[in-house]
Amino acid sequence: MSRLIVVSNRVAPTQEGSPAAGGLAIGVLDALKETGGVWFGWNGEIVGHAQPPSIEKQGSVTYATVGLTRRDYDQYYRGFSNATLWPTFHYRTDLSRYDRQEYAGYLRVNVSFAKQLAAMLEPGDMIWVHDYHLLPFACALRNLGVTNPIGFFLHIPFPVPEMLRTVPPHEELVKCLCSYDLVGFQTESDRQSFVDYVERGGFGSVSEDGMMQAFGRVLKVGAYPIGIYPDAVAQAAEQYAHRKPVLALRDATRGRQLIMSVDRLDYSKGLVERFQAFERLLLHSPGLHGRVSLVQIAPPTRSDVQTYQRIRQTLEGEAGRINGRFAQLDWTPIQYLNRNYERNLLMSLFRLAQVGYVTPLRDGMNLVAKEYVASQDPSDPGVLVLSQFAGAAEQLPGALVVNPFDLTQMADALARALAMPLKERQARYADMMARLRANDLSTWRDAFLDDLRHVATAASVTRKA
Ligand code: GDG
Repeated sequence: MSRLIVVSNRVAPTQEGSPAAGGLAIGVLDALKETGGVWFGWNGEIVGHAQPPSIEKQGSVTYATVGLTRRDYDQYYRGFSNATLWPTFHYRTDLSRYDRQEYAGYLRVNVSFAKQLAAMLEPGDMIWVHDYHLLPFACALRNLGVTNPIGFFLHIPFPVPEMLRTVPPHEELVKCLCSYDLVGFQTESDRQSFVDYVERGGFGSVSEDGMMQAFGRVLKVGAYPIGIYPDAVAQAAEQYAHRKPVLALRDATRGRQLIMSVDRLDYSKGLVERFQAFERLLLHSPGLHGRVSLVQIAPPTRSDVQTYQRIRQTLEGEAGRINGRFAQLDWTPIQYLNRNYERNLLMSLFRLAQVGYVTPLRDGMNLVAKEYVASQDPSDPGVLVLSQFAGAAEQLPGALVVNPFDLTQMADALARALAMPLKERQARYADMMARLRANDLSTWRDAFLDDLRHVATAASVTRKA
């Protein structure tokens, strides 16, 4: 079996069960352990000057990590990745800026990562690159003469062509994406946006089987919706049910219904609209006053990017205003917690909540939606209220699917969720759980890696012929 080489902006912490271990880390680590291989990327540190990767071996997995200089961090990470690509790919061109220097830095870091990785590659290695920080990574590797199979998976949405074209080097970026052998997206509609860009721009075409010819290359494009391990989540939710913070929340909300949201503090997650829809619910349903609370957990991220500082201020303002308007001496409508919790604990908190309230304005997939469902008690499950603009909505028809820009519709969905009869809740839960099991994290990983293997084998046969 060939070695697997994973490349991602951040290399996940090496301790298992670490609070920061999200879907990507768990899914990818499993695959790495099976085949043996290397995980290459940034170690999260800012360094005075560039240094060769530091290598740490744990069993069959080698972690090769590098620091970023302040300039690299500012231009590649904070700049082009998170102030240009992230907002645009989430349809927020109003928050996106373009700076040539930052783009140059983005390309420079991709080239430097590629050089460092190329020195470690062996002929049979299969390379799996993750996310928007590394769109040009295959281009950089190919320029160094690397012919190994390289796959790319985009964790965030791929925007429609009109939106993508607002990023000045759009054509160069798409051309570089076509240097991969396989490009994977979260959903069919993301995949279609990519195909539309290529076909409408006259750069190439795609056939029924997903093989694309573009910019003089042949590659496969597919949708690979990322999953979770629902039974492991269910187990964690049960096991952590007696931890202090869980008991504290249960006691504090005794006799009240609980609506729960967990998101990184990010403008794409629709937190402001969510608070306002909850306000509308309270406005329309005085009977719910004192009987329902919204708990929003939002650990801060990218707090040195200006738009993130602004969203934080806006949210604090909105939570304060709504609480000021409705609170009673013994009831705070919105509990807004700007902090991180241990992952397993979160699953137990989800289990306490009658409603999972997940309403991003745009989201590649949204794992919280899936985790909320998997955390539920099968005999008395809660209801998921889910944005139609999360990739997860294509997969979880058992949710109450809402348009996050329609506050009244969201308020109505909350009211319906809070009053939903047990039988209907159970039926919706059973349907969603079956889907989560049929399309779990290993399905995602195996489907992607099988296709990459297949495309690579087909390409080498063609080369020999
Ligand atoms: C990107 C895409 C796509 C949240 N708060 C805490 C915490 N979390 C965990 C959640 C979940 C993960 O972080 C967040 O994943 P999401 O999918 O919801 O969102 P992004 O971070 O934006 O992820 C997204 C994903 O990549 C995977 O492809 O689904 O669309 O944007 O697992 O539970 N974990 C801990 N403490 C917290 O306070 N430990």
